[in-house]
Amino acid sequence: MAATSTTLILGASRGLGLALVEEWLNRDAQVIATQRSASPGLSALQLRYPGSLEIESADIADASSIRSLRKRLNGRRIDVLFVNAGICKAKTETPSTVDEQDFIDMMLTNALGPMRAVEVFEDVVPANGVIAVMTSELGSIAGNQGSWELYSSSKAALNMLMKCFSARHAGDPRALLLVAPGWVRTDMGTSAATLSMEESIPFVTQSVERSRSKPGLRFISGDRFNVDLRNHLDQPTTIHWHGIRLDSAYDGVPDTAHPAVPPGGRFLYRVHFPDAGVYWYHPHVREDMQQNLGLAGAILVADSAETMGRREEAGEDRARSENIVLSDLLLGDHGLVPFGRTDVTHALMGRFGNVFLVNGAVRPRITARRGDVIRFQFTNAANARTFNLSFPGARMKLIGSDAGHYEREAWVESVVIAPAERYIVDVQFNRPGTVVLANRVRGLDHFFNRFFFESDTLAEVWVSGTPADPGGGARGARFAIARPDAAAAAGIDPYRRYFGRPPDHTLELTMESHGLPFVTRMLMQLDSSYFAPAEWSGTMPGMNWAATTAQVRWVLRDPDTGRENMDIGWSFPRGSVVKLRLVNQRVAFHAMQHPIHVHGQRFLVLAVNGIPTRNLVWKDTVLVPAGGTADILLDLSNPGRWMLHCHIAEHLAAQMMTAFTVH
Ligand SMILES: [Cu+2]
Repeated sequence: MAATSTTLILGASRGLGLALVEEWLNRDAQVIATQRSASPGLSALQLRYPGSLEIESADIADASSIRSLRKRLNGRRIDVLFVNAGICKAKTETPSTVDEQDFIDMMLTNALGPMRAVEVFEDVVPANGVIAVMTSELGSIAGNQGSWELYSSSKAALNMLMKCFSARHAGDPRALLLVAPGWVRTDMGTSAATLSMEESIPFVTQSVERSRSKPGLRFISGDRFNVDLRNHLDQPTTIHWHGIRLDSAYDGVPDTAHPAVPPGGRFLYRVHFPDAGVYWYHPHVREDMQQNLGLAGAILVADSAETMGRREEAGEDRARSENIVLSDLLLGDHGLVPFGRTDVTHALMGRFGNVFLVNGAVRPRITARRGDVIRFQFTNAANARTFNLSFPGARMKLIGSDAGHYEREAWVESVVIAPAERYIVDVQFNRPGTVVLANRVRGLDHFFNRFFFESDTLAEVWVSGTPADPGGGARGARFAIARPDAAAAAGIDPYRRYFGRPPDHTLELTMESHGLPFVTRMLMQLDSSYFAPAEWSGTMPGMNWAATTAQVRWVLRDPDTGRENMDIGWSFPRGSVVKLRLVNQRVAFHAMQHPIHVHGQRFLVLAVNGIPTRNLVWKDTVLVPAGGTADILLDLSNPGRWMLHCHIAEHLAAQMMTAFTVH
C-alpha cells in the first residue's frame, strides 16, 4: 500500500515540515514537498531518495501561488494532504501592542492560507485519503493558559475553520485531522520543549497513516504520558503496556525492548495512546508472581473529544462506568502457596487461585439506583483463569473488547474472558435488591472424569429503590435497543477483502515434558479420554503445582519450517495484513486452552473452530480452545520487534512465546 501512496506536504522547507518529508520518504511514499524559497534540507533529501521526492515552490499565504501549484499537479492523486504552514511573530504582545501587519501575516499563514489550500486540493484526495493540518494545543480555547495569545488566536481560528470544513463535508469518507505535534524542540517550540523531533514526527506520521478510512474530524495530539519506573523490588522488572500500539522501545519486554530494570534501577517509559479502548499494564518479568501479587492496572483510553462530542450530540449520554480488574490468589493453610524461586510452579495448567479478587478486594459492593445503566469495563489480570461473567437477573449488552467497539451491540447471557482479554458491557439494573456478578463455569474433575458446575460470586451490586436521575430515562431508552456501530464497522471495512484468503502462516500449540512423576503422567493421559474444551477451575492442584518449568515446555511451532518458539523468526513489511491460523493440538499430552496475545499490533478474530465470527472487533488477545483453531487477521502497522505468546503466566515462563519483526 505504502509504495503507491503519494503525500503532499505544504510548508516543508525546515523544522517539522522537513522532518515529516523525511519520515514519509522512510515509509516508501512518493512525496511532493513545497518550499517558499530554496531549502537546503529538501535538496539534501532529494539526493538521498532519488526519484521519490518532488520539490515545488509555493507560498501558502498567496492564493494565486497555491492555485498555480494545483494546476501543475493536475491529474495527480494525493493520498495524504498535510498542510504544515505556520509562523509566530508575536509571542509576548497583546492586542494593544501587536504590530498589525504581524498579526495579519500570522492569520494569513496560520489559518486562512492552510484552509484555502485544503479547499483547493481536497478534490484530488481519494475516499480513503487523509486531509491533515498542523495545529497546536495552544489553539484550544478550553485549554487556554494565556500564553502566546496572538499566535494562539491564529491556531484557534484554524481549528474553527477546519471544524466548519468538516461540517460542510458531513458524510465525507475521508479522514480530517487537526494534528498537534506536542511541544517540540524547534524554532517555535524552543530548546526547552519536552519532545525531540525524533519522538514526535514518527508518531504524527503513524497516526495520520492509521487514520485512513476513518471518516470524520479528529484531533491528534503528540503529547505523551511519561512513566518513571523505580524498581523497589528485590528482583528485576519491567512494565508492559498491554495492547497499546506504542513504540517498541517502551514495550517492556526484557531484552527485546530494553534490558529488565534491576533492583534499585529506573526506566522512563514514554507511552502514547493511538486507539480508544481498555488497556492494562503489568510487568513482563515473572508475571506468575509479580502480576499475581498486584502489579497490574487498567488504562481507559476514551474516544477523542471530537468523537465524544458527536456522540453527545447524537443523544448518547455517557453512562456511569465501572472499571473491573479480575484476578485470583492461591491460598493454602499457611497463606500464599509459595511461588518457585528459580523455576515457575504450576507449569501444566497455570496457577489457578482459590480466592477471587475484584480490583484487589474480595466480593466488593457496587451501589446503583433503580433503572441505572452501568458500563462495565472488564480486564482479566489472573494468571490462568478464564471467567464466564454474568449478572443473573439483569440484561447485559456487549459493546466492545480489547481495542475498540464491536460492529454491532449485542445482547449476551454471559461474557467469557480469558487472561489478558478485556470486554465492555452495559448492564441495566431495573429491580431494587442485590444483583451479583457471577462466574459460572463447568469444570472437569480429573480424578473421576466428570463435569461439575461451579458458580462463584465475584461482586455484588446493591440496587436502591430510588429511581435513576431523569437523564437515566434517556439512557434507559437507548439501552433498550442494540444498535450497529457504523464507525467501528467502517474501521474494519478496508480489511474485509482479506477475510477469504488462505492462511499465510500457521502456528501449532503443543507441549513437551520430561521428568514428570509417574502418577502425574498416568493421570494426565487418563484425562485425555475425557476432554474439556476449556480448563475453568484448575482441578488437580497438587500435581499441577509440582510441575515446574524445569519439566514442562510449552511450544509454538511453525509447521512450514519446523521451527519452534523464539527460533521461528518471522519478519513482515510494515503495512502487511497477515492471516494466521492458530492450531491448538488435541494430541498434546495435556491439551488446554491458550489465550494468545500479540504485542504492539491489533487483529480481528475471523473464525474459531472454523466458524466465522459474525460480529467483529479489534483484539490483541484471543482464546484458542483446547483441540480447536482460531484464524486471526493481523494488521501489522507498527514497526519493531514484537512478542506473540500465551498469556497464561506459567505457560509464558515455560517458553510458550515467539517474536516477529515488522520492518
Ligand atoms: Cu497457554
